[in-house]
Amino acid sequence: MPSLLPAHIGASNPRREDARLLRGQGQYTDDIKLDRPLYVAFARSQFAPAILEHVEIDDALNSDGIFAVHTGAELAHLGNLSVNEVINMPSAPRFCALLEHEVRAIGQPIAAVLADSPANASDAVELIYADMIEGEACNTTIASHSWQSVENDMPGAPHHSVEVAIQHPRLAPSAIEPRAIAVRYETDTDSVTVWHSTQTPHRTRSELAAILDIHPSRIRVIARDVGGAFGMKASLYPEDVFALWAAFTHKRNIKWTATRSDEFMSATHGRGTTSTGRLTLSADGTFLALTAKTSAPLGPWLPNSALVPAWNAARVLPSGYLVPKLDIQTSAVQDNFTPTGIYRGAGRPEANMLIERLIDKAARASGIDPFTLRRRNLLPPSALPHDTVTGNRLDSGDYIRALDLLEQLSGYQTLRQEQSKRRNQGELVGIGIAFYVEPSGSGWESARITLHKNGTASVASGSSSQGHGRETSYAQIAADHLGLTPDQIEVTLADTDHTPKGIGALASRSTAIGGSAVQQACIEAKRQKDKGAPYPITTTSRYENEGQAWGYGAYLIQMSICPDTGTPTIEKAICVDDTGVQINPALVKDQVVGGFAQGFGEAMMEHIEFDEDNQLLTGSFMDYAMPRANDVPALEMHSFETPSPTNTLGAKGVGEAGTIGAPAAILNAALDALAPLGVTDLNMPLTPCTLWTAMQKGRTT
Ligand code: SMO
Repeated sequence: MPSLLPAHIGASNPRREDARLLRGQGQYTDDIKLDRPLYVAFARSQFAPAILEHVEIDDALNSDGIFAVHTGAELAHLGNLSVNEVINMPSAPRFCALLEHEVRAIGQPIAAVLADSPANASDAVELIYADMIEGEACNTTIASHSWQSVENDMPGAPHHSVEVAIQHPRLAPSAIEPRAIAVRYETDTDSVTVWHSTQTPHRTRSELAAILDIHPSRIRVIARDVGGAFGMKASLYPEDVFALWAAFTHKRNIKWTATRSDEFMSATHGRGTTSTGRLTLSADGTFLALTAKTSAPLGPWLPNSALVPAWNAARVLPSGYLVPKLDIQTSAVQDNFTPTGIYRGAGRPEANMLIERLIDKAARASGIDPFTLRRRNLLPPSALPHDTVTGNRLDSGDYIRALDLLEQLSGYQTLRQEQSKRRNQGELVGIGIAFYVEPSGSGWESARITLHKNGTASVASGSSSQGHGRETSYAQIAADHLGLTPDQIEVTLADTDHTPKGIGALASRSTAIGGSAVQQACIEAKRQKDKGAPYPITTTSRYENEGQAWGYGAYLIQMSICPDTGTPTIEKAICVDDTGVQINPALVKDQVVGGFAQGFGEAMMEHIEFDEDNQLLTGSFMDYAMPRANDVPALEMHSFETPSPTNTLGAKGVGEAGTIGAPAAILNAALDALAPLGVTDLNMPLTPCTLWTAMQKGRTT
């Protein structure tokens, strides 16, 4: 790599996006003004499982401002969405934009109203009646995979064996901006311009073209500003497909913006995974064998990444540890609830929770300190890169150093002494730690660089941004490689007409892969300039990484629990992350703290619940406990940088670090606090009720 001066990479430049976002000048999908659009509202199934016998739409058709009402049969010819088959799936459930017959979950669209205003559309929905009879419950495994290793030469005889069973709560990803789509029908070309709140604009285009069976050139997709996504906006939805179908069918502009209730009922949920595991150790604490079995729920239809959580929850095992004997199974099971998909971490938090809970139990069983036990079994730097039986190549780093730093920086020995004093005074106080690994995505991303005669440059990237600050960081990368300042560089993202093809922002892949693509295109542009090429000089790169970059780190949580009410208080939260090369340390911190907040929400508060009739009990923020800013404790963040050899920037992903690392440390802290009462297992979320109930049981057994 050429030497770079001055260095913009590594500087905490302020986010250039904020100038518009903080002044209300952002352009979210619902902000798009269209000429006399038809507004969509969906009538949704209220019972499931059920068979739809008849949908009565006459009253709706006669209500004010109604242009049309559509039902499933009219869209029955449309195909399926594509599914990323990370684990083999013999057959996929059918995708319906509007239901025709089988109702698998509440919240599925059964009819769509097009009206001259959002209010008239939703009023008409109230006048749609569906005749349904009870259907058959679904509990079908539609994909599964297993990995086994046989090791004849075990490093010791089994001495301790511990088990855990974990039920992850279902979570609502809850982006601030709900799903939204605005379609402008271009009469002269019989094509559409689509503003879509998505993390994968190029996928939106290719999937819409495929399902509607039209040429992709008739669809332009733009995702200017997106108010959060977290995996939930990485796929098309039935509502999106309907909006496009309606635009082409009626040759009209179409708008749909989800309500918060729509989001709780029909945007993909995350987690909900069940897993069990057993870890066997020798007398000196050497890991011998890990058995794990995990099952992830799938809803009525499959978004593109539906199988990813089931895959990650298993294949990310055994994390960064050396475990000679593995027996790991995963399955994805279709049920009668809201569809599930990837959600920040996407199976990684589930894998991490399993192994880190097991290790904590093993520490208690063996009397070995949790730091010591982890260090004894983590792969040393000399063992990397390391290939696991589950198909991973752990690329680089010093796992033990992350634990050493966490132990020192947290003042662990002092914390333990204080804990013991407070315990003697009757307080319930615990310390929990967790190591984690965060595989970031693999594959390709693209970039186009244009050098202008006036000395400025334009960067167009196939990847996208949903609040990450990617315009800022890509300008920093380009500045260093072009010898310019970031303000001389314009960055364009997420417009299929004006950026090269790309994948999008998911799996913590964008800096490592998309950033390396920017870097490569810049290096080539600079070379052409030095050779004297005429302006404008344009270069395009398609960069593919050499496998996943594995970020990692460790969390320590100190928690006290009120002995009378079970109310938990996180008194200390500290993490150490190996982030790989940081482009902008302030943006890295933003990612870590945001992930931590969502990990905290999962561990402590959030829980989607259905009743015995499959009705959603948590359909609004009145019932679904989303953490507020003042619920989330301060996080003390530390990091170091081992460049990843898998990409030319040396970057690793950090977007999911907090959701992967924090929940296990929080659970381990709560279990440590309640250990004197004999509590050995807890399920999330750790509400005062959960903790108080466990305390009462502990006290009486
Ligand atoms: S859960 Mo992420 O958008 O891969």
